[in-house]
Amino acid sequence: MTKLLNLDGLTGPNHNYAGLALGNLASKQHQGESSSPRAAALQGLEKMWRLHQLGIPQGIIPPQTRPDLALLYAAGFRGSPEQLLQQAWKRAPRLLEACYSASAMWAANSATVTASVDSQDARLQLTPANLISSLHRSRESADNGLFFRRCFASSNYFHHHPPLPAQASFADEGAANHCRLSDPNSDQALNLFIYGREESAEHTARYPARQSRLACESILRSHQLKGGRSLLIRQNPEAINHGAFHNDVVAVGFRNLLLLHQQAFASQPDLLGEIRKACQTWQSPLYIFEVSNDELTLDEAVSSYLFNAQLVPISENEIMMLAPEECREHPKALQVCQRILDEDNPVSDIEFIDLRQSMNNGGGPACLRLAIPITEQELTQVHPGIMMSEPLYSELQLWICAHYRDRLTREALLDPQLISEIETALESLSKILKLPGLYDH
Ligand code: SUG
Repeated sequence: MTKLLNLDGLTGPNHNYAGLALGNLASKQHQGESSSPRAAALQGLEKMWRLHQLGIPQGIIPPQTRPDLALLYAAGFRGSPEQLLQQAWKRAPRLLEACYSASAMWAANSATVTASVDSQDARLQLTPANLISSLHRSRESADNGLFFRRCFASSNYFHHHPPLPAQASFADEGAANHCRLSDPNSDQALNLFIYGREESAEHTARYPARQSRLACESILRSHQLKGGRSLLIRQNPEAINHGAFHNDVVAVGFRNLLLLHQQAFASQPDLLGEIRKACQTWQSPLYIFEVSNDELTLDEAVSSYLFNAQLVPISENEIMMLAPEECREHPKALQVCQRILDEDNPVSDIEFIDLRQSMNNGGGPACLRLAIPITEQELTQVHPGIMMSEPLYSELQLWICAHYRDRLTREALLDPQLISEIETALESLSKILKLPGLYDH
């Protein structure tokens, strides 16, 4: 049977608010504010610890090396690291900000992963996302690939695919636009691949649609998904216009539960019929919980991040919903939470978690983790150094407090001391996770 492994991106010491993500309203809204890398990393670590306590296998993806000086070099700047920063600050400040982004923490965008049981190849399939829709995120892809190949090393169990071509036709944002529904009582499953734009269609949206149909189709083919196990779905352009830059801002699904906003998908009523039909031979019923616009508008869905809650299996048929603290403070979102609890569906409990540092950049609970459908046997093959345990939790707390600044302002990005602080921190972390030289190219 397939179980769940979550891999969370640990926030880097360079976490900051530069407003780099177009169409991501929180990122824009908090642009220029000072951040707290220490609080961000501790908040993310608490979430991983909570999942571990709930008995879910939980792993860690270490932060990537930043600042990305190679990007400044590629842009023609030359000199010592300090000179590179100084020149970029004067001539290309947005580039300097891009090379300092900590966006690799949103692991839901790191890759698309499909289960071995869903594939004719009978191995777990991984494709790192090319993330080409934004400059700062496009720089994550290569190191994500290195991480996955290193930690999922056995070619008997894992099939690694290269990222899709780095071109707009193949724009891919990973698992934020993929969702695996599955029957808790059998190995049946349905993979939903959700795209924002098609080559042929005219682009009329206010914000960029980051996931292309071609990317979804390409992954579906290369992962050799068995017939009847996947469905291509178009995001509602209206949702993107309201700030749902990834589908996981308006819909979340796990096992036999799909929780979504009424305006998440294009032609939603027909589509839900198709999903129901694809799952009708399952032993357990499929629950679709749709939230109407009257209950919660798209704007409210985006500001509360209700649909970015993480759905956590706590028993064979029960799910706990781990929602952002913002939902508790939002009367209408809270009312929806109550209805979820009251009605007949697998959700038996809802917890709220403070992830404000990440939320201010548009990253909620589900953004921070990559959900991997994995078998018991495959799990034994994952690099053990990244797996959460009580000693690792304590060690990471100490490590964060020793190496992370409490405050980071925009001006601090010019401080050459910050470069060496990050370097020292990441070197020490690679020893803790037993991954020396992980991101050495
Ligand atoms: O790609 N924010 C990320 C947030 C990603 C959230 N992930 C999911 N929904 N799965 C993004 O928009 C902001 C970085 C900055 O402004 O510095 C940023 O990249």
